Amino acid sequence: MQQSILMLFLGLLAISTIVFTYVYQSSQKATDLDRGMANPLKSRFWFLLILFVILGIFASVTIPKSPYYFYADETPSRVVHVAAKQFAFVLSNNAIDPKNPVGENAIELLENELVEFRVTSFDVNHGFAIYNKAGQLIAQTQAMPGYVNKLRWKFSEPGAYSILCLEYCGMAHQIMRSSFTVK
Ligand SMILES: [Cu+2]
Repeated sequence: MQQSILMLFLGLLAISTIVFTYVYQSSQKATDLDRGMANPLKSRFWFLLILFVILGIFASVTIPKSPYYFYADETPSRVVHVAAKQFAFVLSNNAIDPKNPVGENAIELLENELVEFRVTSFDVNHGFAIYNKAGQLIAQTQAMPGYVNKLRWKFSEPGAYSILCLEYCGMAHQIMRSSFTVK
């Protein structure tokens, strides 16, 4: 998956370079009247070429590091269903019924097991953000109505983790939180 996206990107980069080179070559066929444009066109060519190369390097380094690829090849040993609703999170080991969203009170995960959070929303967009005891953001995804976003993570430290809404979702957004434990 990472490889194919990288290849796709490099392909697009190659195509845009070819198109650009073609346009640049065509722009050389200027008449005497246009000759004054030659130098600015040349500067622009180098400026854009350097820009493309820099953007290309940045994208090919950062895109494969996107969290969407984390643990993509492993099968999660644990699935936690998450439903966000103004202004609370419902967490459950089983699929959550939108008509009767009831979760479990205490979700316990194991240290270093691969957990897949399946995150959705029953009203507006919310953020599903996991913080450790020190208040550091560990992982996050959006909770969107009509979509299930999968977030895979391995918790290397046992302890209590907090879930906070990371997207302003209404008047009581700031009280929207939950928690779980890693043993
Ligand atoms: Cu919110």
